Amino acid sequence: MKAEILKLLRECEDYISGERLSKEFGVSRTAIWKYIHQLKEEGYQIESVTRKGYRLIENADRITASEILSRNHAGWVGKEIEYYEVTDSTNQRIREFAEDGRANGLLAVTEEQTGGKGRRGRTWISPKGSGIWMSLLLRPELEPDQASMVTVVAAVALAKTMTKLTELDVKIKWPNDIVVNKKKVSGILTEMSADMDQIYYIIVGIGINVNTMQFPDEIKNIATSIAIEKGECISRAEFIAEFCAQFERYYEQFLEKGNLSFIQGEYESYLINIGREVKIIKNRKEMIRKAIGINELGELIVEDEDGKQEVVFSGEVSVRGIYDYV
Ligand code: BT5
Repeated sequence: MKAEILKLLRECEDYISGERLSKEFGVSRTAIWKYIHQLKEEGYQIESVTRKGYRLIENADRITASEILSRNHAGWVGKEIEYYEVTDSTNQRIREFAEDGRANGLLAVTEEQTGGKGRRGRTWISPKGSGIWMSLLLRPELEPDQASMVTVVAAVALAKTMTKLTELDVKIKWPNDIVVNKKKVSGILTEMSADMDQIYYIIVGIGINVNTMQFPDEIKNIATSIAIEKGECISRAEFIAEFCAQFERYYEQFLEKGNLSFIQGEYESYLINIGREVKIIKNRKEMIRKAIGINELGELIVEDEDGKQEVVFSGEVSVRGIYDYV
């Protein structure tokens, strides 16, 4: 209800009377007043004027649960949202929620991470206020070796969302990076809890540089943001809501089919490495191969100079461009 009230206030530039809100939602004017009060406590500037009603004054780029829910579709991904001003890692928050039995589709988002994680112990830089740092809880009935396919599903959903909302030329660097203009704009970290033959839960962690304008020295040559590339800021809440809808659609198809054949072509249309030589780094050994595409398990198909093909798994290798990051 709070999210619905926020949605109405945002859509209406003029005042909305307490009476109209109470009729619209079928609750008392006192109840409306309480919700407005809660929104104010979340930091929204809402003006209340006698005999006129309420008006949302400033429309900042927030990602609170109410802000996202007021834009969300009616599905199950992101139906429940836990918001933090600051936390160490949203993947860590989701892990705890999962252990507490929280539902499939729960989303954790934060303004800032103090211990953002990349793969294999790497750091994900997550400054305050300008990015999307979020994690999703999934409880699929899949075999443990199918979990890495969820990263591919998330990558396509992310690329699709970004293309739709920004019109940038969005690319995927296999398996988990989203790249614009040869620089990394987003990364995915998929973790899971499983035993030999079943998955208990999967955590899909996503970091997106949205309105970030400057990066620290260690990543400034490889990182970029949507705002830098597009030349304007975009709404983070709208991005999250659109991603939830896109991810849900692709993920349900994936569960139905059990593999990635339905999405292979789309993934490859975003794949920046396709047809190019890449450096495969496996156990510190480097090999040069040509990237051909992905198979229905999400593994990268590469070819050596004699035309002999083999597949590489995301767990075992790093892929780099020959001269550059991509
Ligand atoms: C990733 O790892 O790209 C996965 C990133 C996942 C981050 C999300 S944020 C929400 C959730 N909570 C977490 O704690 N994590 C997830 P990897 O492929 O290993 O790439 C890591 C490398 O990317 C680093 O070693 C840096 O070189 C670079 N990097 C770090 N921060 C970056 C940033 N903000 N933008 C672009 N590149 C970055």
